[in-house]
Amino acid sequence: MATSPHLHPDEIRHLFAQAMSRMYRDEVPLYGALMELVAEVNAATLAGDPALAARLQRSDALDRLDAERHGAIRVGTPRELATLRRLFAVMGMQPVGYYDLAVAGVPVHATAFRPVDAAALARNPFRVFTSLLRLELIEDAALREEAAAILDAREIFTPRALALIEHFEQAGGLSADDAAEFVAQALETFRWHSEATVSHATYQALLSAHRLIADVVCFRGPHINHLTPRTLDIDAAQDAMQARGIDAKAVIEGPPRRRCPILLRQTSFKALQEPVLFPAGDSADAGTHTARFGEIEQRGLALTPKGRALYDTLLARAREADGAGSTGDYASRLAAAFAEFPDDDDTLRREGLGYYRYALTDAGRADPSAVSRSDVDTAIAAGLVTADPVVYEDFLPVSAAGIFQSNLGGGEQRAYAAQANRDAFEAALGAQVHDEFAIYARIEHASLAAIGHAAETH
Ligand code: OOG
Ligand code: NI
Repeated sequence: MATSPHLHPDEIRHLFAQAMSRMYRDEVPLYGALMELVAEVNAATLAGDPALAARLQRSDALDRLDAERHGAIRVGTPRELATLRRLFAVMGMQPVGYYDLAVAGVPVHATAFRPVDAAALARNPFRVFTSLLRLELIEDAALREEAAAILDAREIFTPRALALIEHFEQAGGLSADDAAEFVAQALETFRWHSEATVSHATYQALLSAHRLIADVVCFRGPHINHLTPRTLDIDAAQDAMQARGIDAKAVIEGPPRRRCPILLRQTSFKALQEPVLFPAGDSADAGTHTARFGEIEQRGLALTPKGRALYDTLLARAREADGAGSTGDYASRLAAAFAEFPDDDDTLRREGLGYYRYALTDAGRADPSAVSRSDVDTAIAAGLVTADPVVYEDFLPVSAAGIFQSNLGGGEQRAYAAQANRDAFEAALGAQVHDEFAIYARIEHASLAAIGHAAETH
């Protein structure tokens, strides 16, 4: 009789991620081709690296290799963002991190809705990078007001989706039947609409304020703009995209290729030009819109604030050299800059640059008091304890800006003087975002506690 009447939020997220993947492959066939390419690269990587295959098998990750890791949407109003927070909560996804992209010339700020604990991530890691348009960054007051009025008049959620969110909040869960209906109804919010809600002229005016503004304002809802599977070898996948004539982004965002991968590396195929109809009295004008693409990612060690500061410094160094008399291409500048970033787990761990999960070996389990008597480094050296990298589950603002830019299809670069405004974002969200570092630190501390050691602080 102990069975819950409710489907677990992790299961609802799993159903939702699968439904989203099917929908996006139908909507964007090139994305289906990217999925196939990634599956081939992953199979070749596993065939050439039996140790990696065995490790993934042990951690159960092999089964889920082909499941998407993330997607992204952009919304226009505080109410839309706050309702999305409630919608994602049904699927066990919490807002983690604040990303200001205005500094990089994109008039949005963002968070990632994602599962937080290890078991939930292992069941299905799907997360959604969610940006809120900063309308205040539209300089032209009349255009700003027009955009605000258009956004205020739209409803991006179906009535049933809203009712089921409320039911979830009141009852503390959804039955399997309600969950299935919720997934179908929630999906409607993320669907592509090839008919714009505004005239071609309004679209053009918003487009010239910023292409992203047109993308957010001119449609019925926040269409999912990409999905991102995991690749085991992003360099090989990038080469394979180019070899097949897929229009890939020029550079892989994030850190360079390393022996010990850190944070997140990403690349994408560029957004497609898709036909759109714009209402014009009793008829419609034909035009196009560029928004939707496909992306791949490879993740590594979650860095501590100290490690992250070093990452930011070295990345800035590689990028600064971009123009002014620098020699060599970006890839070699990046590699040169990151030569300073230690590239073995022992040093990364001892210097407090990354988060690790500690566990007893068989020898450690046989003699736990020997473990608690010695410090962690000694216990590792004695073969009593292992330390495995904690995987980074979040995003990188500079990379995200690079992804945005390469997909705006206009090569535009502009800068906003605006300050980050986390308070305004959280007020719109109706909640505070979780601190990503605190989440990783908790994982590390819990693993230390489990082997009988007090937490070390980073
Ligand atoms: C989101 C871009 C950010 C990533 O992987 O960094 C992102 C967008 O284009 O809406 O998804
Ligand atoms: Ni992405």
